Amino acid sequence: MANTTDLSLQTHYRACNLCEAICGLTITHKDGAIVSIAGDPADPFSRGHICPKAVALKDIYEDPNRLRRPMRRRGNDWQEIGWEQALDEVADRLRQVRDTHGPSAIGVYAGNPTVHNSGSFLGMPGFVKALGTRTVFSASSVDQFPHHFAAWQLFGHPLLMPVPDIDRTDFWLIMGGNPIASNGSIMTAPDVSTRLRAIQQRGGKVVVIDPRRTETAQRADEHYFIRPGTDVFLLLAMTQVLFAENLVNPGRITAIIDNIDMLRDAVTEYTPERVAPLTGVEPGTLRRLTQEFAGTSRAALYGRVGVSTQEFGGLCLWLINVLNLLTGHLDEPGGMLFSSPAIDLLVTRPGVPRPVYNKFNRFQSRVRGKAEFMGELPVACLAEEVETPGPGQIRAVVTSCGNPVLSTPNGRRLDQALAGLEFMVSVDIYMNETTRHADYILPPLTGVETANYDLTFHVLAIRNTSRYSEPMVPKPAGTLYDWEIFENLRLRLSDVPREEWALQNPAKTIDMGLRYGPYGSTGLSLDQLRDHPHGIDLGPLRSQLPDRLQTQDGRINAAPAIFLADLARAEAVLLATATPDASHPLLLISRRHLRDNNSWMHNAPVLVKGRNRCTLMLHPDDATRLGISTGQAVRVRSRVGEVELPADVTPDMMPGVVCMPHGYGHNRPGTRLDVAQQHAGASVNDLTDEAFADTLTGNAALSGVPVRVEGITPTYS
Ligand SMILES: Nc1nc2c(c(=O)[nH]1)N[C@H]1C(S)=C(S)[C@@H](COP(=O)(O)OP(=O)(O)OC[C@H]3O[C@@H](n4cnc5c(=O)[nH]c(N)nc54)[C@H](O)[C@@H]3O)O[C@H]1N2
Ligand SMILES: Nc1nc2c(c(=O)[nH]1)N[C@H]1C(S)=C(S)[C@@H](COP(=O)(O)OP(=O)(O)OC[C@H]3O[C@@H](n4cnc5c(=O)[nH]c(N)nc54)[C@H](O)[C@@H]3O)O[C@H]1N2
Ligand code: SF4
Ligand SMILES: [Mo]
Repeated sequence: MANTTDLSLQTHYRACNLCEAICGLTITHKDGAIVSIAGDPADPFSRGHICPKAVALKDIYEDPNRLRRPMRRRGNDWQEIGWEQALDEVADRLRQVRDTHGPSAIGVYAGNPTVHNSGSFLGMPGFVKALGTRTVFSASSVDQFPHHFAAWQLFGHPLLMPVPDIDRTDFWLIMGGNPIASNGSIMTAPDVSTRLRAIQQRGGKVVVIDPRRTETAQRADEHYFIRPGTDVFLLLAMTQVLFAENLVNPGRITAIIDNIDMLRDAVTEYTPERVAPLTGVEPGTLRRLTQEFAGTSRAALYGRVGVSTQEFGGLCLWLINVLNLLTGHLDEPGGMLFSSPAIDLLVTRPGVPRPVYNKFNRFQSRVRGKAEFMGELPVACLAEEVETPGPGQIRAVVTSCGNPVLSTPNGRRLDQALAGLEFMVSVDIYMNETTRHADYILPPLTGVETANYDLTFHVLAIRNTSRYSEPMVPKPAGTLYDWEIFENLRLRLSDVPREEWALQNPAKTIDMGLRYGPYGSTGLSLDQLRDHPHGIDLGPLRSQLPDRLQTQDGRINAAPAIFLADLARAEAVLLATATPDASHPLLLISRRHLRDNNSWMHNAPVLVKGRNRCTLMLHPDDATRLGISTGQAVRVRSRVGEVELPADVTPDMMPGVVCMPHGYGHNRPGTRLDVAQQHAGASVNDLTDEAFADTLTGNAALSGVPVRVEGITPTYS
């Protein structure tokens, strides 16, 4: 504990930016060194909660392997160079590629921490615009494209996604999410564990549908296995039951919903009995759950990564919204509500028509013809765009905040493709499996060293709050913030003469956003947030329809043509009689652990102590048939690749399904990570398939990948 009589100790309050829960932190520090990290009890939202990852902010801050100066590679040798030189050389190289091959010969990948960091989030777009490329990729297409797609189709804008009001719900049905491990997603809810218990304490119920009996499932009142990738059929049948049993009652918003009849006709054939052989969920269970969901006045059906990163992700997210809508749980307390964030990315003025959202299929990927969505192409197409010769081939890649070699399907192929580029630059704090291929790595300040406003997560929060984090320490000499890196590159790529360069500080944008946002009239501004370092509570979520809708006509189409058309793809699976892939009889899914953070932080000592977590979970029946026992090494093969790792035989898996964590596989040459060998693990994305996707939205299908497993020697101890 910190010695409170030590007058040189300083206290710093900020929000943790490692995951979506945005917990308040109390950090004590002295002479630039972190002394302790604890929860901030005065944060009105997180109320003192933190998880073990927050403590690792100290490891990141102090990590000797973290890059602090620009690095330039020559062959296998790296040298530190100065910022001016690095920025000039990188801009020159990018210009060269752009001049020779056109702007779209530069591919850009923005990884997950981009949305956890307002400096990158606000700084990067100007740079990408200056590049002029449209081959832009991000983690969204291996994560939540289906959520955005459904929000766009139903509510008029991809960012208008409802969140479960778990503080007031009495029935929380979770599909494909494990918030006890992930701390929640598209649902910013610090201390989800206490909030979940509170549902049960007020007599409510939590039900989980997941191919694995997860940490959340273990805490739930009921858990049902589902065969990976078949959620669409369960959801269709639930919708069918609503109609068949006269349970449809959208309540207050009935008058603004169109095409309910078309929806009824579309789902008529999907009886619980018809889909049960595929999903593995008993018809009786499905009926009862549907009845309970419809019959509980405060109920929320919530789906996350497991139903989004699969073959029918778009249909799943449409039907999840539809089920909430038909039962009167959309836009009602205790159901699914839209936030009213202090910085509203969707401000519309009364009387001013809403703009048509048109960022879909304006252009296609060159090799596979995949549709653009939200100004991006599916990242599963990146490797082929680099490899395939011809006009428009990607010759240079820029990555920021990402490690797509470990995070995207068939990472090995991308790994090789990146090695053959003409030029690559990474804005990142580590030399990892991806950035090792770069010619330059530009490391920004990060975490506690930066200013941050959670632009995204306040929008997705279960309560309206606002909070700004200042840097813990003044900016050390010879370092740059992420936005300064992007601004410097943007200006170098522009035609603005050097003497006229002016860097746009995101703090200004944040201040404007607050002042012109819904609480600006009450005095909310950056200065006010600076005076309230624990954050400001703006109250619970409220019903806001129809005003909040972004559709042109202010109405909700329950049966958009694009989803109805996509049903044919699902129906084909239902009609198929042959076993899908006899040579790969098991289905692979992935998982998260509380002490893992996507593909990084495996070098943080506080997080990786203890036993190796990168194991293949499989059911005892499958293990017995294959002659595999816990601790034994297994080889897992898919269409695209193979990995080896220890087995973990557990009844928590659904028979026929195997599970690996994502974000491991650090044993590649040329990185500077110091990940202990026993925690290097294997990459699940050496097995996932770049050709397996939700063809509607372009999102990668990472769940339900066909694999086969065999036991090998040696046995791990
Ligand atoms: N099979 C499978 N694959 C998956 C998933 C899955 O469930 N299963 N999940 C998917 C999901 S949901 C996501 S979001 C993606 C995530 O995958 P990525 O988009 O690759 O993101 P991370 O793995 O979080 O990589 C973070 C990188 O950002 C760097 N970084 C950290 N902080 C900063 C910073 O402040 N500035 C900069 N410039 N860099 C920083 C780290 O060093 C690290 O290299 O993975 C996806 N891949
Ligand atoms: N500790 C920790 N927290 C994190 C992260 C992390 O890496 N570590 N990553 C962050 C990121 S980027 C994100 S996007 C969020 C994700 O947050 P969550 O969505 O909660 O992510 P997961 O824990 O992967 O949970 C997905 C669940 O879906 C299940 N599943 C897989 N396939 C299927 C299927 O076909 N059907 C159904 N019904 N279920 C399926 C899996 O078994 C798993 O339990 O977590 C964030 N928080
Ligand atoms: S739950 Fe997320 S935001 Fe909260 S302390 Fe842990 S990593 Fe940070
Ligand atoms: Mo994610």
